[in-house]
Amino acid sequence: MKVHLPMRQPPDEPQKPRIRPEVRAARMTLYPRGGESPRAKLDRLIQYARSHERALILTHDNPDPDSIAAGVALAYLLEKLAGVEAIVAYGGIVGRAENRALIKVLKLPVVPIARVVFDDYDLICMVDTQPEQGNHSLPARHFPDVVIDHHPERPDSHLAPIADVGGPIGATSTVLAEYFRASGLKVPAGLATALFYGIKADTRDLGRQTTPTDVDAYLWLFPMTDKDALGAIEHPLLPEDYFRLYHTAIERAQVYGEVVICDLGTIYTPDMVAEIAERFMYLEDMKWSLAFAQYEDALFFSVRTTDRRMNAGRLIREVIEARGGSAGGHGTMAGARLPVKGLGAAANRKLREEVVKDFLDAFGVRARKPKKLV
Ligand SMILES: [Mn+2]
Repeated sequence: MKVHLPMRQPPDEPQKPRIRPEVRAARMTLYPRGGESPRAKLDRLIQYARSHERALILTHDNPDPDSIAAGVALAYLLEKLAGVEAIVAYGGIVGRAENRALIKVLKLPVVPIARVVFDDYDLICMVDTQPEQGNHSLPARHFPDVVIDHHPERPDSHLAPIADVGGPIGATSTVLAEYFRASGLKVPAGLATALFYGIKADTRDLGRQTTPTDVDAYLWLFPMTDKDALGAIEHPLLPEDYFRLYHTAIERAQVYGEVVICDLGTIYTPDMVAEIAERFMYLEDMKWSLAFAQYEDALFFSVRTTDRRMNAGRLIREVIEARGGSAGGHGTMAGARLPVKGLGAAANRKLREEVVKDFLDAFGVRARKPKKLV
């Protein structure tokens, strides 16, 4: 069993990874996005992985299709090219019907993190998120060896020996598709389908946050996909809860000028918050959409905007991190989580009101008297 960098630290110390200066120096120059060919990046990844035995690949919590597909693809590459046994694990739950169908229809090998014993693995990888992002379940005493993510680069990510992070690429699945292409390996139909759907979902059919590289990967994968499986994933059967939630959402949506805000109360799965925020962006004349709900001990927020001058990721971080939550995202879409454990009903209500006020300020809305959508 190899010892990871950084070394374990007692829990009462600040949880900042420590690292040897010479290792840090060697890492500083790694992988500026676009600065190195996929082939060179893949070679470096495989070279590094070869001296390891068992890999744990973590998605972000409540993983979306991009995260799941990227994780499974990375596991395949590590096994085939580096001879490393790999598993993919996620924190939270997979709730959205499409995401459940993705795993079920393609029989993707992903497991809940509760089943994982971290010390059994000597190679820890993270996909579609980064150590500082706060939306994953890697215990603070561990630090990943490999980080692959298309979200804006966080400084600590480069403390990982292998880091391929940063925008503006539209999906982590695109990065993995590029690795696959560089490897010359045949992409199994199930993996091609997962990666294709990962890109499609994250870029909303190549219509959002999309680069030529995403389009290229999408077109390259399409002929290899399983079309029946794709149909079953994109048009899944939906639970009654889904329709109940939409009923609640439409009933509770409040319109403040060019902003629509929806407090969903408690929700059956946190990943539906993003879907609702996205859906309300279809309302005519809206510039901003915010949806939020409580799931277990936290409030989950999701923001969408059509205003290209604004940065949803930065905005949500300013609002939520100020209150002790964690947040991430990019220009037009972002999400956050705010723990509310132990908060009484009245305090919870007050917090929701205050957060809505903070968001309205951040959106730059003067209107304080909302109009109900229906
Ligand atoms: Mn993604």
